[in-house]
Amino acid sequence: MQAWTREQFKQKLRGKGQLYHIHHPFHIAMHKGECSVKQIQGWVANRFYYQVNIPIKDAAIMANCPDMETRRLWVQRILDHDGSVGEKTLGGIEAWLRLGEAVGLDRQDLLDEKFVLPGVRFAVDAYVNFARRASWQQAACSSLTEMFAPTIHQSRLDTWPENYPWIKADGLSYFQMRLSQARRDVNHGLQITLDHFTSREAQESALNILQFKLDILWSMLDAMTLAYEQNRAPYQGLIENPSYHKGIF
Ligand code: AHQ
Repeated sequence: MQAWTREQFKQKLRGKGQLYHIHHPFHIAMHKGECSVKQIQGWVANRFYYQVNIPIKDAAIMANCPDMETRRLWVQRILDHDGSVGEKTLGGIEAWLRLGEAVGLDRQDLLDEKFVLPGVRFAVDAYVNFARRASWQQAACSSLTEMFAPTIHQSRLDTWPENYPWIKADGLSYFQMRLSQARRDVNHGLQITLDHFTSREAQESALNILQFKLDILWSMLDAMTLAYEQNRAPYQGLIENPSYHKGIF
């Protein structure tokens, strides 16, 4: 089959935006200001597990990447989240901990992964393990859900202050940081993807990888829906305070 042109391939990738988790009912309710304190806190605590695993995922990609030019750019993603010692910049993980405090959570509870639901853990661990096993180009392609991320970060900045006035404004700094970081990362990830996946079969496999990552983001919110909208976290009602497995390795 005839390969798509770069522009056609790019449009096919962007077309996956219709399945981005901005369209998940949990996010739609959040955007409309319908989330309870508990639902916001549950989301922040569970998304923290995703955030702390991003630098680990990106380090796995670095470990698989023999190309120095790529690594020189990719390493910035780790610094963005962990913060860099030099400029004493606030890393994304520290910013997310402050978001946790701003919504009334205890930093230590986030760091202890106290509220991380099994479904969220499985989805995030699937992403990290994929990055370890996949080629660095395949893993770069999977990060392209961030093509759609600036919109969702902007929507939080636009709606949370009015919808959730109880959340301290400085807690939103993470979303502000990601607006420019996501755009820069997408430019690099897209260039790698368009350059690497050139046959029609390879381009189709890239769309499948992007679907895998969309499924990860969607499944995280499905687990949170069961727990915080349906009040059906795993073992809910069977035992008083269900606690879940932690990272095994
Ligand atoms: O805060 C997010 C982030 O740091 C990243 C890294 C990137 C990746 O490497 O997969 N994806 C991503 C995302 C972040 N925030 C999500 C959100 O909804 O706040 C979106 C998510 C993504 O689009 O993949």
